[in-house]
Amino acid sequence: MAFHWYPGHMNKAKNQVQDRLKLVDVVIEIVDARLPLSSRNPMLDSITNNKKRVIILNKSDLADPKASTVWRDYFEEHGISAYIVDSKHANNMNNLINSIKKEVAQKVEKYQNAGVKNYKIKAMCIGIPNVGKSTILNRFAGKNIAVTGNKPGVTKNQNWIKTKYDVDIIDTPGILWPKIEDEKVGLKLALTGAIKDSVFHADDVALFAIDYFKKYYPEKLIKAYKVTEEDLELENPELLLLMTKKMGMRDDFDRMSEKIMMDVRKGTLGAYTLDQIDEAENAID
Ligand SMILES: Nc1nc2c(ncn2[C@@H]2O[C@H](COP(=O)(O)OP(=O)(O)O)[C@@H](O)[C@H]2O)c(=O)[nH]1
Ligand SMILES: [Mg+2]
Repeated sequence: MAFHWYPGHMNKAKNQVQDRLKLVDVVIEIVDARLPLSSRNPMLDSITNNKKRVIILNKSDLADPKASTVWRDYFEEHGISAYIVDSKHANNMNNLINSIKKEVAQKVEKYQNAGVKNYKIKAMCIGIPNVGKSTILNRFAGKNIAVTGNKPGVTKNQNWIKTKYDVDIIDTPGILWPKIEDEKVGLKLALTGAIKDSVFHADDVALFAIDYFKKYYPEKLIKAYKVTEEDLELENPELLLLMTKKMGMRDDFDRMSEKIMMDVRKGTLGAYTLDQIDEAENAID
């Protein structure tokens, strides 16, 4: 994240989101499917209040498909329609747009009954940095548009992206900060590349990755880093050193840590999800 969140920024971002929320019928909350909890700003629940909302679990190509289904069901059980999306490769947003329309069908009907013919549903994308807001807006637009506002506090006139479905979307997504009160959340964000600067040491990030993958995806470590099932019983630092050696880096565990972090970020180890459903308690207000 080439941008640091200070209280001033957070306030500004929140106010800006709240202001623009007044303009729309429905909010499209975008999260990273690998981090359905950690890539959310929990404040959005209260900011959006009674506003209709859908959640996009984006980057689903990088996430554990089983986990994505579990998370989608979780959100649905909490009354929020959720969609598993790979906006990098999918061209077609029809299903999504149709369900956004369904969310506000009642409102549209009310307008129609009152004599308003082609009521344009207005929507806004919101999410923390790097979850794919710009990519999704481009998909909605069906072409490459200059999506602005990678930083909060960039005020400009509102433009609307027109889609062919009677839904207009604000071209500047709402940006909220990730909630990094818990160090673990920070490490997860660093592992997926949501935070790119050096808030964390690579070895801490790598050790967290080792710990997590040992538990949930041991076969991925075995396959990628020439270790055995037995090796995985080592303590994490010893295991990191062993991997370093086996990968031909002698004792340069900094270099190996960097490699592990980049491998996880790029998905070289395969698909994974870093939030477990049992961490979801109280995730939704
Ligand atoms: N693999 C994958 N990458 C994605 C997907 N959506 C976005 N990205 C990538 O994630 C990065 C951040 O996307 P961007 O749209 O700029 O995020 P924003 O900061 O929320 O606007 C870019 O490199 C995108 O190409 C997706 O569904 N799958
Ligand atoms: Mg963007």
